[in-house]
Amino acid sequence: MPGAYAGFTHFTDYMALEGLLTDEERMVREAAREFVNAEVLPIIEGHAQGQTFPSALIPKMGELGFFGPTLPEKYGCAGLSSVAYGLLMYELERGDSGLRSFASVQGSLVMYPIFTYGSEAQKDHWLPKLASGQAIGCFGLTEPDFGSNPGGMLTRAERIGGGKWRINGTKMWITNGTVADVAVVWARTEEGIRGFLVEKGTKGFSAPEMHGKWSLRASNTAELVLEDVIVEEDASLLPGAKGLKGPLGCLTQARYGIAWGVLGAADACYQCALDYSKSRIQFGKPIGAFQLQQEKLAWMVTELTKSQLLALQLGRLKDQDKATPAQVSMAKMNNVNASLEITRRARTILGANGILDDYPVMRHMANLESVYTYEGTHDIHTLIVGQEVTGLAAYE
Ligand code: TGC
Ligand code: FAD
Repeated sequence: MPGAYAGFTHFTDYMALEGLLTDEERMVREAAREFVNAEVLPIIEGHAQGQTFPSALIPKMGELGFFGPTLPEKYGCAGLSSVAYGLLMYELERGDSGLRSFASVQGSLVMYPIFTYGSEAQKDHWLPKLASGQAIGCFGLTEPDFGSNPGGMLTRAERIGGGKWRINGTKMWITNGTVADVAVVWARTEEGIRGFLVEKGTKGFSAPEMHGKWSLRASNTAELVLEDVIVEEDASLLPGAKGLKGPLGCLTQARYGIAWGVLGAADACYQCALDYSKSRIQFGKPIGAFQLQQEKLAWMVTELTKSQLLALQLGRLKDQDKATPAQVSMAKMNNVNASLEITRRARTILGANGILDDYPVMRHMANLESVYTYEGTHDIHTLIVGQEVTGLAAYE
């Protein structure tokens, strides 16, 4: 039966991180864990195989406060710490990267820009609906010819008088695009890059789904096509976002959540491989007794533990408003890479069973190939850290 393996019951805690968490942070993690165990694990392999997002879970996720949880209660959010948010992402991605991506986009890439750059009227209109999951959002930055270099974007918006703007362009690889009620669309204008809220159903706006992914199969990915889309300035233009730092500021929030989230996928695979190594007998012994397999397991738990400590310290800095974008890049780069390598080693320990959907390993491994690329590729984050330490930008 697909997904029959449900061995993950706890957070791998080799360096006693538990003692560094607050009661609230532990409670958030427990609530998310219960949700994932009860609602996600039993259905997720079916959704991944069928290439569908488990949309029936959205209202429950809203009810549990999973969307934009660090934003203020005034807007229906939970006002949690960044570390609590990180632990929530860890648990969601232990379920599936598609589920964590949904929450990342909704919270960090849609609610965050509306909260940070939006007018009071835009915040009052959208934030409570997005927090409850009544409305879904997406974030359109990447274009067919501009991925790592969004500053080159071709999507264009122009004022046409009467308090209106006209937008033309195409975005690609947009998570939640087809199902979104509102898209945050970044476009070049005479005043530099600006952000616009474009509602589903607006004339000239469509979001065809992209098909054929071998990764993040339980996630909706779309193109956004804007053909002479006319929007009202008051409702649509984000007044506080000017220049590329507008969208890049949102990415810093999402990359932080990813640095925690991927560890949930890695932890699930580590625990699965550890269990398997104790019960699978070859040459008369559990395979976990062979030195080659122990080397893999020791490497996996060491990398997982180092990555947890990096994420936790980054979260503490973020809560003091001291985390820099380059520190976030280091955590995204390191933790995604470590997690992907952990899932690959787990796959080998399971032998042929490693490719079956009876176990979560291959699904997580394939998902992390996308996470390695999105939100800034591993290479781009390497160059951001390289620039930070040398003072020399390699991508200019
Ligand atoms: P550069 O000149 O370096 O910067 C332009 C302005 O932005 C500021 N800035 C940032 N601000 C906040 N956070 C950051 N991370 C920032 N990085 C830069 C910077 O200080 C500057 O401000 P100012 O005041 O001087 O104007 O820009 P550049 O064009 O040289 O580009 C730098 C580079 C390559 C690092 C950047 O373009 C980049 O990060 N590229 C990667 C693109 C990317 O990550 N795309 C992600 C798309 S969204 C997505 O993948 C969602 S996946 C969703 C999911 O399912 O979870
Ligand atoms: P490219 O930029 O073409 O890069 C190709 C290769 O060249 C990479 O290895 C890269 O590291 C390397 N490279 C590029 N520039 C340099 C350089 N200067 N030096 C060295 N190497 C370099 N985008 C959104 O806007 N919203 C979303 O919701 C969203 N969701 C996504 C969901 C999925 C499943 C995926 C796969 C992508 C998503 N993206 C989204 C797009 C994602 O952000 C881009 O794919 C990513 O930024 C990389 O762009 P690219 O794919 O065009 O690769």
